[in-house]
Amino acid sequence: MSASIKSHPVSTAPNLREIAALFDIRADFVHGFPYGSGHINDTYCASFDQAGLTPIRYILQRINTNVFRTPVQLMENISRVTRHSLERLIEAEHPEARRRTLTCIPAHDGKAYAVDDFGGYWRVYPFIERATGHDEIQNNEQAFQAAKAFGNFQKLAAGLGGERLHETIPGFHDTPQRLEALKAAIGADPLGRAAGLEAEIDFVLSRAADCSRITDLITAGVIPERVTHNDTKLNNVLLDDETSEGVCVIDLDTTMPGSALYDFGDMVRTATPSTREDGTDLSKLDLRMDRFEALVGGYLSAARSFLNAAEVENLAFSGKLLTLECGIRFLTDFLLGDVYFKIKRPEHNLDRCRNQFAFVSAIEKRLPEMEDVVAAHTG
Ligand code: ADP
Ligand code: GN1
Ligand code: MG
Repeated sequence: MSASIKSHPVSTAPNLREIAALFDIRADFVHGFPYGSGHINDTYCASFDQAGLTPIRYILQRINTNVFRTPVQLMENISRVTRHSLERLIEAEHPEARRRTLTCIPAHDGKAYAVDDFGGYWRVYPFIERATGHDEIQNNEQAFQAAKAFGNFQKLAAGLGGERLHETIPGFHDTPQRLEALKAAIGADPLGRAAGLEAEIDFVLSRAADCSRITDLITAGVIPERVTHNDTKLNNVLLDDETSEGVCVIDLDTTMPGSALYDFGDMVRTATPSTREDGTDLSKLDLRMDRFEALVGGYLSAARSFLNAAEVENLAFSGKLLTLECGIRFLTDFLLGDVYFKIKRPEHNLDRCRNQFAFVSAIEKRLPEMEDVVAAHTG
C-alpha cells in the first residue's frame, strides 16, 4: 500500500521503436506518443505500417511496478482472463471477437510481457478502434452501457476455471486497511501537510463505521468473493463511438478476487457526479439520479441473475463506500507526497480528495432515493 511506495526508477521517455521490437508485431513502427488519462501506468499509442496498407495501432504500456509489485503474476492473471474472454467470444461466433476483449500480443519468447534494458515491464495490446473511454460522462445511455459491460465482465469472469487469481494489490478494497494507512500517514506527516486538513480528517474519522460494513459482510460469508474488475471507473470501459455500446473492458491490472459491490460502487463514484473527479467547483456537486437509474438498469441487466440479496441491498451504499475509500486514498497520497497517483498540479490529490468527500455528502443526502431506485428494479 501507499506507505511503502518509493518513486519510480524509470521515468525517462522510452524508445518506443525498441520496445515494440521486443514483441511479435508483424508491421513496421512509424511513431508513438503518450496516450490516455490513466493515473497509474505509462500508456502510449503507436502506429505501424503493415505492408503499406492502412496504418495499424497498438497500445504499448509500461506497468507501474511501484503500484504492482508482482508484474509477472499480474500478467498471468491478465493472460488467463483475456484468453478466456476471447475463447467465449469465438465460441459464440462474435463477428468482432478481437474488438470485444483485450488480447496480449506476445513477446518474441512467447510471454505476455517483455522487460526493457532499464527493468521496465511492458505489454502490448491491439488498439481498440472507434471506441472511447470517457473521463466525463455525457448521457444516460453511456451510463447504462458502461454498467452493462462491467456486469457482463463479471458474468464472464465467473466462468473462469482453475486456480484463484493472484491478488495483484493485496487489500486493494479493504477500506478499514485504507483507513489505517491514512491514520499512519497523518501520524508520520513527512511533509508537514496535515496541518490545515482537520476538516478532511474529521470527515473520514466520523465515518469509520461505514468503512467496515462490506468487509464485515464478506468475512461473515454473507457477501461472496467473486472475480471482479476492481477499477471500474468510467474511462476503463471503451464505448462505441457511434452506438455507445460497451465494446471492451480495459485496465485489467486489478482483476482479481473481490466483491461485485466494489465494481458497482466505483461506477457510481465515476458515472453519477455532476463534476469530474478533480473538479474544484463543489458548490453544485450532486449525484444525478437519472444517471444512477441508468447505471442500476444497465448493471442489473447483466448481473441480476447472479447477485445475492445482500449484494442487491448494498448496491446504493457501495457508491458511498467506494467514493469515501477513494477520497481516503487521495488524502493519504497527498500527505505522503504524491507517491502513488499521477498528478498534474501541486495540490491535485487534495483537490481530488475534497471532491470525493463532497460527493460522499451528496450521496448521503440521496441514499433513500437511491435505495428506492434499486428496489424498483429488483422488487
Ligand atoms: P491506467 O491503469 O493508467 O489507467 P489504462 O490501462 O486504463 O491505464 O490505459 C490508459 C488509457 O489508455 C485508457 O483510459 C484508454 O483511454 C487507453 N487505452 C488503454 N488500452 C487501450 C486499448 N487497447 N485500445 C484503446 N485505448 C486504450
Ligand atoms: C486509478 O488506473 P486508473 O487511473 O484507471 C486507481 C483506482 C482509483 C482511480 C481514481 C490501480 O485508476 O483504484 O479509483 O485511479 N487504480 C489503481 O481515479 O490504484
Ligand atoms: Mg485506467
